[in-house]
Amino acid sequence: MRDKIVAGNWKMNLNFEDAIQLGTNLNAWVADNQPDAQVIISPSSIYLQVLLEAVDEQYVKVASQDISAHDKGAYTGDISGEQLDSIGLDFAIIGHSERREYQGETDAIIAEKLKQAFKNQINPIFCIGEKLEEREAEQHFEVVKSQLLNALKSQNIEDLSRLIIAYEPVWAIGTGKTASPEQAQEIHAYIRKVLNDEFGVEVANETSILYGGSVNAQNANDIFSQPDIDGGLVGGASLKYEDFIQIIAACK
Ligand code: G2H
Repeated sequence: MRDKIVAGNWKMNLNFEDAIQLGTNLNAWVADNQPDAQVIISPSSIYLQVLLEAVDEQYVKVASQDISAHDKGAYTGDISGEQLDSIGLDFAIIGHSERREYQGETDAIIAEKLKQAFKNQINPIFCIGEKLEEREAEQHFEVVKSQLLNALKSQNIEDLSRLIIAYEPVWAIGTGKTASPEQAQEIHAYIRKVLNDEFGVEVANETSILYGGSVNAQNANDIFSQPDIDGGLVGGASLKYEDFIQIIAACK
């Protein structure tokens, strides 16, 4: 049975004090309420280590928002998989559309980043999703398939058991627009079919596929009740404690 997961992508938000406060509040809520979903928080990298110490990993896991494509060396500003692993970090968001857009991350770079994650025992939350013009041109199936396979096939990654996929239609990110639960289910089922066709039934059945893009306390229930949606990657609403705990509770 694949895991239910609700991950909060804090992006470039929260000062130190607020980040620790939110992390510890969530930890206490999860400890008291024992939700079905695994809860993950993804703060800015400067807070990773202190948050790892502030929360109990049986309740809240911590994810980096990125990982270097390289092993080590002269890559100013990068953080390697080995370094992340060395502080006890187990999760990393990879290939988020904001990094594709603003940092020029291509499928080839993302493939290298995935390789680094797998090599360092880090579970990647691998983001894919189409832009508005691609959805309007009805190319969304092709786009997600090529993003998925360009990254996963090029590296000959043998063991995909750590893989988590986040489908995030770019037109729904931070815009207040969400894919309807039916639209999201349709493409999640398609992603699972591609996994089945390319990597076999076990990978297809065991890989958690999260939905991301303006998930909030009001729409979470409908989205998470779809059979191929195993949780969410939540941005804006994960910064608000009251909203985020409702979203976690909706993931059953
Ligand atoms: C998509 C999502 C989190 P938001 O980027 O990854 O953000 O929920 O604010 O649309």
